[in-house]
Amino acid sequence: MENTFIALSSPFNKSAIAIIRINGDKSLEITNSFLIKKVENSRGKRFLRKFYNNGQFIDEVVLNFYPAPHSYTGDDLIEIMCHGSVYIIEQIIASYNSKGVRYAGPGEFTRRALINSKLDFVKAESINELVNSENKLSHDSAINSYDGTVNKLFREIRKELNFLWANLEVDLDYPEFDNQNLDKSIIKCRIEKMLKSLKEINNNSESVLPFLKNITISIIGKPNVGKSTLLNALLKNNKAIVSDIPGTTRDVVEGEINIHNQKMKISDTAGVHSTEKIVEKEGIKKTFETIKKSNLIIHVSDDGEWEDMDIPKSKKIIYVYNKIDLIKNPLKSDEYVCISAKNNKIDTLSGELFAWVNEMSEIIADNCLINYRQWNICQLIQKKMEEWLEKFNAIQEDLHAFFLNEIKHLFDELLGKKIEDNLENTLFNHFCVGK
Ligand SMILES: Nc1nc2c(ncn2[C@@H]2O[C@H](COP(=O)(O)OP(=O)(O)OP(=O)(O)O)[C@@H](O)[C@H]2O)c(=O)[nH]1
Ligand SMILES: [Mg+2]
Repeated sequence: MENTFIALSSPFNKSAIAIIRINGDKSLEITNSFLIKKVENSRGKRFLRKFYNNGQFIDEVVLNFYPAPHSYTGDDLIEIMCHGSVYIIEQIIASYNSKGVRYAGPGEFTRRALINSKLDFVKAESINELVNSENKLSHDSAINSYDGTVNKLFREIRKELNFLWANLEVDLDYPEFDNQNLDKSIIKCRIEKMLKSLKEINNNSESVLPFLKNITISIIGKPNVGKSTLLNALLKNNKAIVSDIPGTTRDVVEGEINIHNQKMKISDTAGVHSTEKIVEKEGIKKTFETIKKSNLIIHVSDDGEWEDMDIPKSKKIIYVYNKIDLIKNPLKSDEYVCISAKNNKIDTLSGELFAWVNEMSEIIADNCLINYRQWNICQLIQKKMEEWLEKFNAIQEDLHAFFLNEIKHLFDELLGKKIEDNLENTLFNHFCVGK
C-alpha cells in the first residue's frame, strides 16, 4: 500500500476539467470499488464511467489505465479526468483516502519513475524545468534537455568510457594479450573527442545559465539622460516620473516587458553622479545594488559618452545613445544603439534585445546544461580529462585506470546513479505535487 498514492495533477481551482492521478499496485482494485461498471486491466484504453462514493453518484469521469511497466512512473497508474469542481475533486480524493490511499509528496510520481529506471536524474531535472518554464529561454533549454540531445551526448560519452574501461581492464589483467583497441594514440584521440564536446557544452552553459531563470535588466546612466522616459516607452505606460530636473528618480522603479515571448524584469534607477544630497546618495546606492542583481544592463547616455561604472564583466551591457532627435546627423556605430525615448523611437533597442534572446536561443539549441549542478560536475569532468591528457604519455596503466575510474564516477553522479538522498529530496521538493 506504501506505493499507492493519489494527487491532483491540475490546479486546485474551479476549472472545466481536473486530472487526478493514482499510482501503485492497488490503484486499479481500489478504483474499481468506486465503479459499478469495472475498468479492465488492459493497456491503451480509455473508459467513461460513473464514479460513486458510499453509493452517492459523484461524477461521470474519464479513466486512463496504464499498467506497469508501461506508465510514466513504471508502476500501475490511473488518471481520472473529472469535472473541475473543487467539491468533486475533494470527494474523489477523500474516497481513495478512506481506502487507505495516502496523498503524494512533491514530485513523487517522477521519483517513482527514477526508482523504476524510467528516466535518469538529468531527465527528471529537465521535466522539473519544463513545468517551471515561464519564458522562451527556460522553455528552450528544458525542451532541449527533455528531448534528449544533452542526454544523448552524456550516454554516448558514458558508453565510450565503458568501452575504454573494458579495454584497460583487459590490459591490466592480461598484459601479455596484444589488444589492438588499446593502442594509446587511439585512446588519446577518443578522450580528446569527448573533451571537445564537453568543453563546448560547458562554454555554452556559462553564457546561458545566468539568464535561464530570469532576465533582469537595469537602466543606468547619468542624471537626466532619459532613463525613466525609456522605461515608460518600453513598458508603454507612464510608470516612472519624468522631469527635466536632474535627480528625479531616487527609488528603483520596476516593470516587466515581453520581447517576443521572453519576459524580462526591468528596473529604472537613480542617475549616477557625485552629490552630497543625502536622499540622492541613497538612490545612487540603490542603483549599484540593482546593477549587482541584474544580468543585463542598458547604459544610457545623451551625449555619446558612457562613463565607467565598474560593471562586472559577466554582465551583458547594451549602450544606448538617447535623445537622437536633438542631433542633426547622428553618427551610427556598432558600439551603441540610437533611440529617442521621448518620441517612442526605441525599435533599435527592442531589436537588439530580440537579437540577443535569439543568440541565447541558438546557443541553447547547440547544447547547453540546464542547471549549475550539471555544470559543476561537467566542469570537474572536463578538468579531469584535461589533467589525464596532459600526463597521458608519461603514465603507466594503473594511472590510466585511475583517471578513467574518477571520470566514470563523476558521470554516474551526473546521471544520478549515485545521487545522495538529500540532493534527490532537494530536486523533488521543487516539483509540483501530482508530477
Ligand atoms: N528631446 C528629447 N528629450 C528627452 C528624450 N528622452 C528624455 N527626454 C527628456 O529628458 C529629461 C529627463 O528625462 P528623464 O527620463 O526624467 O531622465 P532620467 O535619466 O530618468 O533622469 P533622472 O531620474 O533625474 O536620473 C526630460 O525632460 C525628458 O522629457 C528624448 O528622446 N528626446
Ligand atoms: Mg529618472
